[in-house]
Amino acid sequence: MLPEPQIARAFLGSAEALRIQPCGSGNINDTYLLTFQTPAGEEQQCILQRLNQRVFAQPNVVMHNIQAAAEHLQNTDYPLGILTPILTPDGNTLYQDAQQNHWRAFPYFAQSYAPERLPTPDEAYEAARAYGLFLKALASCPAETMQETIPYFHDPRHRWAAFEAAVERNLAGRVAQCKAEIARICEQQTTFEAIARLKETGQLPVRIAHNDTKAGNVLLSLETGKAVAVIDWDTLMPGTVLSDFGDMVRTFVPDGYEDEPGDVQVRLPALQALEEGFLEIVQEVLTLVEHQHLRLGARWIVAEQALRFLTDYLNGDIYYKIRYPEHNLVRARNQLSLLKKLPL
Ligand code: GN1
Ligand code: MG
Repeated sequence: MLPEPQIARAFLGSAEALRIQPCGSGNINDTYLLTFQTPAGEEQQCILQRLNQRVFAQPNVVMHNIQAAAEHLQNTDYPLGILTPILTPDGNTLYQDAQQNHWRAFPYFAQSYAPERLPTPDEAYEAARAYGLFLKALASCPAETMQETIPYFHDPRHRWAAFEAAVERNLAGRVAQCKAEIARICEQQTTFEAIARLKETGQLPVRIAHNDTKAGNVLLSLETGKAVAVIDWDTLMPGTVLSDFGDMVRTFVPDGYEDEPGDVQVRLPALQALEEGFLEIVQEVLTLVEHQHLRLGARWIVAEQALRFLTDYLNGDIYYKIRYPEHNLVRARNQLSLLKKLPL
């Protein structure tokens, strides 16, 4: 269902809304492209998005982090587009509709695309450089500037406990059907343990991380192929570079989307290009420990994503948007297949 026109008007001041169309392929929020006419008669576009409050319980924290990052990046030599929130006429980053939904608006980057499926090595290189530039520019932003938008988001012990609880409770009565997948996730407990220990012993620096560095969250120019912007800053919060590297591997390297059934193959040229592009930029800011554990980070994040999809399936599909009943199970199997093939 398209948003009511008054939601668009909340961000437009004296400009006039012309069209609202669905946009993007996120699993959490609802995203629209808003075309409007300025008082001077010029046609322009921006993104209008409804924040999923089941996932982001504190919309103000999300917007605080985004604004802090935008301000920080504006004061550095960060060369890519910045997601500075568009304010309502009374200066707010959020508009609340009659149903208490929270809406926000962002600049739209025209003439660009997200290399979501089968990024070529050139695209993988560019996208990884973009995430590298983002991480590097935010390395000078104190982690305390930001709060957690989703508590325990990439906390290995918390994720593991949630998975065990889902198996134990068997809320959707699906445990018997998922015995094989549950067993395969249990084989990964050592990976989760290793990450937890690295964090708990203070060996991993806490950095402002993007935390959702999938191939669909970076925009490349349709004309030049060069990076235009890193988008989807909702999970921007203190974290580790290991998960940002991991989410790139998870989404740049397979030979299809994360919800395609069947065996996954890895595309080594895309993996090499992403490592090259990312390291070229972040090498100088990473510690030796971070550098040495990037590949462990990739295994962890693929395993974590398998675990998250399976946990949601066992809980009765309460987190991710699904299009058919077994969608989350298909996604979990896809991630397990990728994990098996990862040469890392
Ligand atoms: C969600 O909504 P989207 O697609 O940006 C999820 C990510 C997952 C991803 C899997 C806040 O991101 O963590 O990796 O789905 N975001 C949140 O597709 O949970
Ligand atoms: Mg996201």
